[in-house]
Amino acid sequence: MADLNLIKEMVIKGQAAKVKELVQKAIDEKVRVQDILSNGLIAGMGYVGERFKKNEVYVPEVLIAARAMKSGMELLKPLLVKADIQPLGVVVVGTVKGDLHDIGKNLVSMMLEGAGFKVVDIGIDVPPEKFVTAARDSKAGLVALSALLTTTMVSMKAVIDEFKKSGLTVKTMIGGAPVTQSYADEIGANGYAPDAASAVDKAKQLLGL
Ligand code: B1M
Repeated sequence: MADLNLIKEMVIKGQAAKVKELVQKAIDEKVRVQDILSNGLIAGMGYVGERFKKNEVYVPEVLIAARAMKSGMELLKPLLVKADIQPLGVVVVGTVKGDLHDIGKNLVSMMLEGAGFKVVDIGIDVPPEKFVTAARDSKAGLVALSALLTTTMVSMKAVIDEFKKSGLTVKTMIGGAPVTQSYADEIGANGYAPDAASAVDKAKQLLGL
């Protein structure tokens, strides 16, 4: 019989092949797609995120768990589309103009995806206009900006200003090693998250979930 708790355990342990096998078994046994997603994949990734926040696990463990979660997601995605199951929300994620660092940004994307958001990852070195276009095209409710350099933090303000000009009603949150809550307040971002797991909490808060 399909075991959602085992799927959760295997995500936590980063066993991608096993996750894939167990998710396929659950699909074959007609377990509800939402249950596989919520009680298996998302539950596993959520647990890893909480431990990451407490510094009980580190970046490599999170990346390995996220890979395992993704291997199960690949099987679920077409079924989610068919069943018209809506994601928690759409989030555009990108590293701001001038900045090529993407490890933290990728972690944020994976954690958001692991929590049930649809993520539109627009990459690195992203100019302000591209954030606006991506948010408009994907009907995003939230835009998450990453910067790792003190010299590129200023690009975050340019993005926030571009959104103000555009008239789009989209929430913004910022993060990255040199970024702080007081910087978020200064540039008018709606939120700040110090790490990828907190980015999930902040995204839910900003979207009223
Ligand atoms: Co760069 N680099 N780097 N680098 N690099 C730093 C950031 C630096 C601190 C190193 C140092 O001097 N000690 C320094 C910045 C100094 C500063 O501005 N204060 C620096 C520099 C100077 C540079 C170059 C200018 C070096 C040069 O060429 N002279 C150059 C700049 C290139 C550019 O971007 N234009 C450069 C280049 C590179 C590499 C390409 C070699 C490589 C990047 C590879 C890649 O990303 N694919 C690199 C790396 C790896 C680093 C270090 C070593 C590691 C960064 C990292 O990935 N950390 C870094 C030094 C360090 O941190 N020890 C350094 C792991 C990652 C998981 O953490 O990204 O902080 P982080 O993400 C965290 C949180 O910040 C948060 O969540 C994540 C995890 O929980 N978070 C968010 C991040 N984004 C978020 C968005 C959110 C929420 C949370 O949305 C709301």
